[in-house]
Amino acid sequence: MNYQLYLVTNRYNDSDTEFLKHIEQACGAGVTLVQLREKDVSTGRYYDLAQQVKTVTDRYHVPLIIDDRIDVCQAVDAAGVHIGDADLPVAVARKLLGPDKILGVSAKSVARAEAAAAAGADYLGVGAIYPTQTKVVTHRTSIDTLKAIITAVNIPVVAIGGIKEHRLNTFTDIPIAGVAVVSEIMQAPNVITKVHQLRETLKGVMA
Ligand code: TZP
Ligand code: MG
Repeated sequence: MNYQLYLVTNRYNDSDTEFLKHIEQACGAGVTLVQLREKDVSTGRYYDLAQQVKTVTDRYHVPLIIDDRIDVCQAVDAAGVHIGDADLPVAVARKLLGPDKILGVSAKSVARAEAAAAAGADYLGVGAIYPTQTKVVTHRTSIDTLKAIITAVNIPVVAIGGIKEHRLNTFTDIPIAGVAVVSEIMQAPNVITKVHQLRETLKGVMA
């Protein structure tokens, strides 16, 4: 799995058509993974969106991860699920998903990261590293904690939270597997240009 430029969605006030267009442009421009992240929608609506997004990601051969919902992942045969502290325990999620689906877990501390890895996580999302408007974050995660987590576990670690193009160079020499980006891509005036720029800058950072 290529985690280098991981797009996590947010719908803001976009229509479904605009939302899907942004995802399509991002896939065409080179994001390596997409997570559909929906909060406060009905199961039916989540399923419907997931199906529509999967049609797009499939066309570009970009794997799709579903936030929070194992049932929605299975219903649309997505590549995997991303869960956090408020979701099912990691071992339970792994059991439900079986061995073949990707299981991503949010981890804010070394202890949580080690436990998630031991319980069957395939990758970790660590953050919020920088201030973010996209999610209410009570505790940010420091770069030092990010480094300690990478050292502690043997699975890929993705940095999230306030990831902007101008901050990518702060990850130079830190062996992250990638960056997870929401607003910098979803709210870009030109999604295609932004993804191209992020990819170009990442080449130097994750060499
Ligand atoms: N988890 C930690 S920070 C965050 C999530 C889902 C949101 C990141 O959004 P942005 O817009 O890239 O700062
Ligand atoms: Mg969650």
